[in-house]
Amino acid sequence: MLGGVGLSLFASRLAALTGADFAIRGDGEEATIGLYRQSQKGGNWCSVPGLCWKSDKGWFENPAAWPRILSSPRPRDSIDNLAYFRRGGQGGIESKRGCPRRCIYCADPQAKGRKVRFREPHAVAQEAARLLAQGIDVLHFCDGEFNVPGSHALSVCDALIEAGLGEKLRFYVYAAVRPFDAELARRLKRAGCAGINFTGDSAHPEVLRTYLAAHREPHLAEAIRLCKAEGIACMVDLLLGGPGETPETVTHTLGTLERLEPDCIGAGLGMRLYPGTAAVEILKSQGNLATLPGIKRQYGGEVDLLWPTFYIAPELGRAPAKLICELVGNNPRVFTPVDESATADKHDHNYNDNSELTDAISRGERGAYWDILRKLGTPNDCFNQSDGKA
Ligand code: B12
Ligand code: SF4
Repeated sequence: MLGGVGLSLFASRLAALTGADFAIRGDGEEATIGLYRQSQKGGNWCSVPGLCWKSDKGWFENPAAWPRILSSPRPRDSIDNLAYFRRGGQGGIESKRGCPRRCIYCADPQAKGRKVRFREPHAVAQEAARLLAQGIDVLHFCDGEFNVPGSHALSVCDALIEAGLGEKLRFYVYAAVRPFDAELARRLKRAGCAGINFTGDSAHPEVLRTYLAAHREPHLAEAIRLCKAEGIACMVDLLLGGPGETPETVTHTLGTLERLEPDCIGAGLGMRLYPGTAAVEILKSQGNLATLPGIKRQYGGEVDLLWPTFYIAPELGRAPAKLICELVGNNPRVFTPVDESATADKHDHNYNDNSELTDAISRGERGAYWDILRKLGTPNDCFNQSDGKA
């Protein structure tokens, strides 16, 4: 039986490819119980929400259910959370699921639902307290964006403050640049927020418009300013190289971020193309994906988005990562992509299999990975590669 966010986008294909018996799209809790019950009493697979199952006629995908109520109590006592915390550096917790926004590259609404489904704020605080009692005092909220919508974010902060957790634990969130105001920043700080990773994407108005982002440069500037005022560390993640990106727009974005000085900038390059996203439709309107300039893939034949398929605007030239490294220069705040000329063992800021990070965690560092890496002081790989002369 398979499940998870990535799986949800390609459920029956991945089940078929891997030889699994079942796959579950979307939420796993009720579906897993439903699958178990049906396996006990005769197999009415159609009744299990989100279940992908195989019949004589091939694979079927039941619609995912997106249960509206997410407030079931979560004792968090069924696994050794502390062992994961010691190796992973942070505990996970959710305040809601789903996102109504339509950022062109994002598959989260497909995997989590387009309607936001809330958890009761006091239930979230209670769960945080239970984790704290197990010795887990650094959390990462696993919501796609903690502040979409802002009202729920405020309520969750209030619940954490009321429970007296603000002084006892610290937490990190992913957040949209908008809505983000002084009140939210203040309450986040009081609730224990140590760091925010903003979905910044770009600072260029045309690129942000194409990406269907809800913010513009002034919102980005204000969010960073408010974080600084409250003493909350902040990272801005960029998604450079999408449709419409040019050397001028990249220069504008990196220049703006350099001026705004968030604690960290993630200069991500290239857009992974997921089925059902607007980015794919935009690119298809420009021609056949198989021959479209800018499509990056390591397989031949027709484009099949099951296999990693990326887009980097061809306007950025033959060595877009090198261009970004040159524009970033020696700014130590920036996590850069790997320069095309780098040796094979060079890694970017991918957290997976990152020994610098895991060594730091085993020494006792805790927190969001960008925050740990920035404290180690070596985010900028271009800079490191050339001993600071890049
Ligand atoms: C929080 C988060 C992180 C945090 C985790 C912090 C922590 N302490 O847990 C951090 C910052 C560490 C992180 C890092 C990375 N992440 Co991340 N992360 C997320 C995020 C936002 C939430 C994940 C989560 O825990 N959700 C809460 C749980 C309860 O929900 P869930 O995992 O979806 O599980 C439910 C169902 O999917 C299902 N289910 C899940 N598993 C299974 C298994 C079975 C058998 C079944 C039946 C059902 C089932 O049931 C669950 C309950 O309903 C997701 C996006 C998202 N909104 O989900 C991305 C996401 C999982 N991350 C992603 C990526 C790429 C990464 C990185 C590789 C980024 C990088 N380049 O470094 C690293 C990997 C780190 C590593 N070592 O592996 C991708 C994965 C894409 C994919 N699979 O195709 C996602 C989907 C974001 C995205 N859209 O790109 N991440
Ligand atoms: S990028 Fe964030 S705001 Fe945009 S659709 Fe995805 S989860 Fe929602």
